[in-house]
Amino acid sequence: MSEKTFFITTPIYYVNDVPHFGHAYTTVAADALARYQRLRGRDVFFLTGTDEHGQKVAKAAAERGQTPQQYVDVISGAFKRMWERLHVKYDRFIRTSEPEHMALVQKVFARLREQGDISLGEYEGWYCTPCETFLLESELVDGNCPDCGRQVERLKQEAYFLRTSAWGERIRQYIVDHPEFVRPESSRQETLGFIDQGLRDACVTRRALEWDIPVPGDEKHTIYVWFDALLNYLTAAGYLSDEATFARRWPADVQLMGKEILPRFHATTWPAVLMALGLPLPRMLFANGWLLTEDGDKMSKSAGNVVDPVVLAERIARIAGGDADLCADAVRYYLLREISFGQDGRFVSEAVVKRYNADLANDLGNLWHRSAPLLKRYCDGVVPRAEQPTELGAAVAEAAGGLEEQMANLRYREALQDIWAVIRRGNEYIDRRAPWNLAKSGDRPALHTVFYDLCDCLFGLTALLHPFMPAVAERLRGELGVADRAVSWDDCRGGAYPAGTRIAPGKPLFPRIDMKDFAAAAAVVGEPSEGRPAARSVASDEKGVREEAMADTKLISFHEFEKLDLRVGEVLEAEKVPGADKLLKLKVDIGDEQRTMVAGVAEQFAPEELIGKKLVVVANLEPATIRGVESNGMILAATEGRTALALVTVDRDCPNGSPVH
Ligand code: ME8
Repeated sequence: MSEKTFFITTPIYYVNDVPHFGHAYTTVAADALARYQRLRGRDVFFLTGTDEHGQKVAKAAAERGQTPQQYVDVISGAFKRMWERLHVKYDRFIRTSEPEHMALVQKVFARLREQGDISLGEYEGWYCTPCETFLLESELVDGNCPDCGRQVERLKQEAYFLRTSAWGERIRQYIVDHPEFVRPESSRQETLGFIDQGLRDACVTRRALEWDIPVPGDEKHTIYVWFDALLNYLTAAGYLSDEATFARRWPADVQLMGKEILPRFHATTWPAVLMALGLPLPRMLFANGWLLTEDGDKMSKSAGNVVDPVVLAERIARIAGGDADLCADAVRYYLLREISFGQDGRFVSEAVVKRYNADLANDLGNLWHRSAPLLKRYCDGVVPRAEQPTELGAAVAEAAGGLEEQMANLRYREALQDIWAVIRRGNEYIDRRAPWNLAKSGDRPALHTVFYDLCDCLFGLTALLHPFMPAVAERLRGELGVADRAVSWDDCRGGAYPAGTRIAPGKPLFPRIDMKDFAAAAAVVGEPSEGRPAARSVASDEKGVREEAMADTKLISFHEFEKLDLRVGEVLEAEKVPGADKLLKLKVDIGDEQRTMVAGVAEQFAPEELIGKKLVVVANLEPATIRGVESNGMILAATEGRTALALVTVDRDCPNGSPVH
């Protein structure tokens, strides 16, 4: 029989809103594991996707005046785009609205009903729509949902039940006997506590919700979204459709999810379904902790406090003058390095920049940007053969050995700490061996050895870094002159780098960021990201971008449009903002007053070009202080990529302050 596939899953995300850092956290972690396993030669199947049924999705679509199908198509696209931008390389993106999945759900439902594991009864209790959870009276807190704190709905209806209670003791015993099954320990204990309260049979249907999957042969009922969702893992594994594939893929090796959906759903309902079907349980369920905001609240779409990782990466790239792909990797790095996987951690944008400066610009960037010019100067950029014993290669090989244990336990943070110990050692090696002194003293064998060792170390590091920062690894390989060699685990064994290669160093990988610029940029400058409207303001922040992502899904009313105070403004004065290459400070006459506005167009327009121009401006934008200048309003421009192409003007003269409708 062929090798068992290494099967990794993330939760499938609800499409009631656009993706955010919380989703990225679990998905990037899964991607790093998938990439690591691929690098180790495993046949990997990495599954992610979207959970598209349920009452809250139908509600979100209705609120936008769309059919559920139109709506889920757009939002699932937003998830795919985010994964692409964050270099998440999944093997399958499943959508629960796919006919293949819906057919499987109905088949499983029918089979379990036939076996007597699902039967008709009456549900009387509560339902939390935002969480899509059935709740007992005793579970409510002050009459509200214990998880999200919101109002719950009373339900009393005929419904089908899964005999979860019958499997409770076996599930409990399985968890006790297999300590690696539910991780981390806190989630394992929570699950045991949950089971010990007594598992009740799980309600698995609702009263004929229009957008949900119909119960086969009983049109009065539709299948509960969680029963439907959990089965995505089986659909993608090929259950009941492709026996050979299923035999290779199942059981899943690692199932990742946030800690809120582990005890009740993944560690009880899910094993009950699998046991009833006679299927083995997944090897490991691992719950990541929560990303919290600075105030300690969970970052969530429903709380409306979410940050978009792609926007943050773009902002970092723009301020640093760096590469957006490498900065997307910087965000990946932050997620996996900052917080111990399995524990909660606070997300702070400034902390991302601190890590960027300290670990990426300083440690990693320096190792390469110090080595390359020396190699150019003393060896014409061609990496010599080592003529004496080396030491860094061995350090890389040792870190590679340690990674195995760390990755088997999803200790991303510790894995990265070990890799960074090698990087720091590389920098310390340059200081200690001082190649400039070796060159001066004419000790060529020692000099050659140092250069080979450094490049071999960096080459090995590209393999170690690949799971976490694939674009960075690829860029470094290009600059090390080995772009044509596919990354391989063998690269980090020490001594694998081909001597005689000519290096091709480029621009700094991670130009340093001034924290002041970062803070100021929250409110500034034209940095359109993919898919945004072409003519847009030259000011933007995360909220703006999220609204734009949502704009795909809804039209605005005339009333909403009317909230904008657009006017004709004449530029009276224009000057550069000292120390900011991209900013101009404008004095604009908007009829009844003169306003100062800061615009990110200095690279495209000289100050004198703007003076006397009549532009369309947004006059009722809240003030923002940018580089110490208070900006009151915003000029509009058509943009491409990050560049303002043309300013929005009026086609004939009209009085300053004329409203624009
Ligand atoms: O629960 N911190 O979907 P969902 C860490 N459709 N992780 C977070 C997070 C945060 N602040 N916010 C979200 C569902 N996540 C169901 C799953 S699976 C068969 C069905 C991540 O859109 C984390 O993985 O509410 C969490 O479990 C998941 O997103 C919830 O996504």
